[in-house]
Amino acid sequence: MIYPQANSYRGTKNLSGPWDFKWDPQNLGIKKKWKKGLKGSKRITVPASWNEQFKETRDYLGPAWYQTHFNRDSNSIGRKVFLRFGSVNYMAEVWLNGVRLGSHEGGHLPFVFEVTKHLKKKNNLVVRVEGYLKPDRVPPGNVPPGPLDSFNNNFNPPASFDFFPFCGIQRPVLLFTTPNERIEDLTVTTDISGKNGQVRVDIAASVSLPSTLKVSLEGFGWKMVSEAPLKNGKAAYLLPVPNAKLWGPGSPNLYQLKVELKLAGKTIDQVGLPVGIRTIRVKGSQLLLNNKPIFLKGFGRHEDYPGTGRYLPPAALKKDYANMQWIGANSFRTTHYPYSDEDMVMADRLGFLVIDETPAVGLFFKKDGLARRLKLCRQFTRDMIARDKNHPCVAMWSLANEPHSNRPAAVPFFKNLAQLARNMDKSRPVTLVSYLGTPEKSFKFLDLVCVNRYFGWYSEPCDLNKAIPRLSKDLDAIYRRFKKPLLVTEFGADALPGSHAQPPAMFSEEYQREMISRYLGVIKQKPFVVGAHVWNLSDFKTAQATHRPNGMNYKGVFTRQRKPKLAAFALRKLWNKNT
Ligand code: GCB
Repeated sequence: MIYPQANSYRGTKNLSGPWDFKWDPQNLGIKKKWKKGLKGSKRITVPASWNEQFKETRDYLGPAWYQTHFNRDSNSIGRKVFLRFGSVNYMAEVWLNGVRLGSHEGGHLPFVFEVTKHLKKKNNLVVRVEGYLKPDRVPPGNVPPGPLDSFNNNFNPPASFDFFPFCGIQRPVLLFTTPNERIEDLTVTTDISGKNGQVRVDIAASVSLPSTLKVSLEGFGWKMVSEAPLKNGKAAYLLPVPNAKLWGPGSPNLYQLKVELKLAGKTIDQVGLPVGIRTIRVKGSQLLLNNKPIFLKGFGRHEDYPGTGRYLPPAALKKDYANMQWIGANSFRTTHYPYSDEDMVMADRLGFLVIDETPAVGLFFKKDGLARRLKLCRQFTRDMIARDKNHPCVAMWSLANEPHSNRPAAVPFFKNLAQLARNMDKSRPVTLVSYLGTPEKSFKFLDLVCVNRYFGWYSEPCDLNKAIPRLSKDLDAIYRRFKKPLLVTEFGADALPGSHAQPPAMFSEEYQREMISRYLGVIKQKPFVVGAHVWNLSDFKTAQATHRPNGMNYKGVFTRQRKPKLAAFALRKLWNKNT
């Protein structure tokens, strides 16, 4: 999937801004044909969740309707025009000028409709959104409590995961144009041999007449150009890069790839892509970046911000990266859904390694709805890889977070997804994140073992002298069992900002700081642990529950407003070489 681009052959128009908005608690909109236009609506900001924009809609999960108007640009005439939604949670149904374009299920990945033939001079775009929590959706919600299938967290709204089920149009909506005959897709994979790099570019194009492709790669005072005819709409190039400047944390070197589609010597389409030359592999108990062992220091995060909900406005996104850089982190996981395109671009540019995770959080394996959950997980895995495959920042694919995989059906489920991910991308490891540890059977056929650990919090409360030796033994046992590199993908404690205690007590900043520091002390002694991700970079909103004061998870080392807690300073001392 090529991200919309603006150049002499392609154009984009961002439809962000104030839209019309109307909620529909009685579900009348379809019958009353709101697709033709909304009357009596409010104004809402797009992108942003609806839940924090109005007091009436905090816990409302839909349905609700959106509308905007836009003019057709004259330069789109004679070209194909598409609408791209970055993310709508959870169900979206879309009409343009009263004509139904289609629908989409799933909250955190883009979807596109071609609109060329429906466009008028003035256009009316209407979107119906609904985000109910249901057991056969992904992530599942409203899951009946049961020892094998869910934690009985008793959240309101009834999420079966620990973050607020924000709804709405939560990422930018783009209108974009391409030529009719065009480059459809690019797949870039890179390799290293000694001092040299190798960039493989696979191109798919839709053209009716014999045409050629011109490919150029340049950077750091070096350039190469190659031209060859397209065969059946496909072409592959192997571009050797002498003395390659490799990509990695601390050295986010990017080359620039340009692909031109030519007909009778004339360029008819062009796309560009930044390329980071790097390899990522698992070898024995190590994770190798560019053939050297790497330790992942970083965080789980959330796309969560006051007022905008599940949309990180550009300045907030920038601030998250500034905070991670200040601490000396080199990586994060897209807990618990793929993050925005803008986030991935920033990780490429600033040199962060990303564990890219699907929205499969809190899966359960009771028969009811299982086939549907698998179908959705396949769709989301496929769409995530299609969207993110060309980002050098993506270090591995994570198929799920904390599945309740104690039922036998979990094994074929994850075998199926792992196979799909490997068929699509042979260049990256595949993993999933578990709370189970040694009993997690799927680790046998995955490349790395990722576990979340809360000894000293959910068990051994406030007793680090018991929790820390337990962590140490547990990590050893997991390694003995699977003999694969291990990542501790979550650990941490809630700290209410400004709450202090001596001796450290739960919910104080001192306890959070001590717990995180002592975890890192244990992890340092285990050569098979290849990464530690603190839970979480920033405090974030959850549904209401007795264990979530203010409907908040306070495990951030920064507040929801991105102010540091004591743990942030401690981490900076441990991780940032410049302190
Ligand atoms: C976990 C989950 C994460 C929660 C966290 C917690 O294991 O993966 O989504 O927010 O624990 O704070 O309980």
